[in-house]
Amino acid sequence: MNFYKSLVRDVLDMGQSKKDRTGVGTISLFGYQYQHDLRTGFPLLTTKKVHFRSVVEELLWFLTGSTNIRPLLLNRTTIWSEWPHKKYVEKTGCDISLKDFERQIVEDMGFANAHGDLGPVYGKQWRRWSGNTGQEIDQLSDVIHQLRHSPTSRRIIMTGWNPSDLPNQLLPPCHTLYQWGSDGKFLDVHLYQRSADVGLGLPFNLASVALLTSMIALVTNLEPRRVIHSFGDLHIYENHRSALEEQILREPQPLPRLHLSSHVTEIDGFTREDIELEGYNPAPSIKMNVAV
Ligand code: UFP
Repeated sequence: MNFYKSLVRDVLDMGQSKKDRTGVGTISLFGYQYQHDLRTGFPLLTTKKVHFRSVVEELLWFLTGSTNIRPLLLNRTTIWSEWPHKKYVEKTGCDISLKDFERQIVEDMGFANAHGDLGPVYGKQWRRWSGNTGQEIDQLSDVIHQLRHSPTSRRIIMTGWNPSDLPNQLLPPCHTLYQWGSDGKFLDVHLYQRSADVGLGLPFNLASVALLTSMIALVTNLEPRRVIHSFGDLHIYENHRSALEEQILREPQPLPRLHLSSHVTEIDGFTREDIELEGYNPAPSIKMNVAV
């Protein structure tokens, strides 16, 4: 999986310094694409440890349609906590630590309902998009229906980008638009990501699109093949630069293999026990701070 190393190199070599919303500053390359063939292995970085369990928990949470961080926290997954915490601190002026905020979300359902929601983010848009006559559109089920009944369609798309909901989302969708393509035997996916944090977000995103596509392939009886991943603003935060320079000196290891329980027939039928990774032997993790 040398594409990650090349991608990091390309951003460092061809990117430009850019001020950004978070104030941290980035080296940014606008417009980029890599491809990965899933038949060569599951694209989880081996040059540092990526927490696969969080990738699984996040995706299962998206699939439930939830947009509140409480179910994630109940499954010990903290990757989405920074955003509602920041909003809470800004809104109330209360100087609560992230850990205490998370504890209160878990212990107090009323608090979670009031302060744990991210707004209409992925789960809402993927499973319960609000149609203009009030009906809810389950984009993911529609994708699966199309793959089962007209796999060669050129309209098999799921988008998280809903302009009318943007003002209410704590973070507008980064992995914005998915298109699946099939010839009736193989399943390919093309993901458009508007904004990607190479050090922290991207290792999750590339595993997540591979996992989702593999799950969809299983329930549609297709063989997962290519991931094509295109980017708008692909960036390295200035405070991740030295960690990434160190990371790309590491030798990539053989890719792990993904095993999905073959008895699952519906996308909503997956549990965490149905998703297993074999042969993941990464180099140690590397600390990088998230820019909120
Ligand atoms: N980011 C990702 N992947 C994600 C996600 C966030 O890379 O799945 F949710 C990063 C990209 C960017 C920041 O650095 O989070 C979002 O900021 P902005 O909305 O200004 O692009």
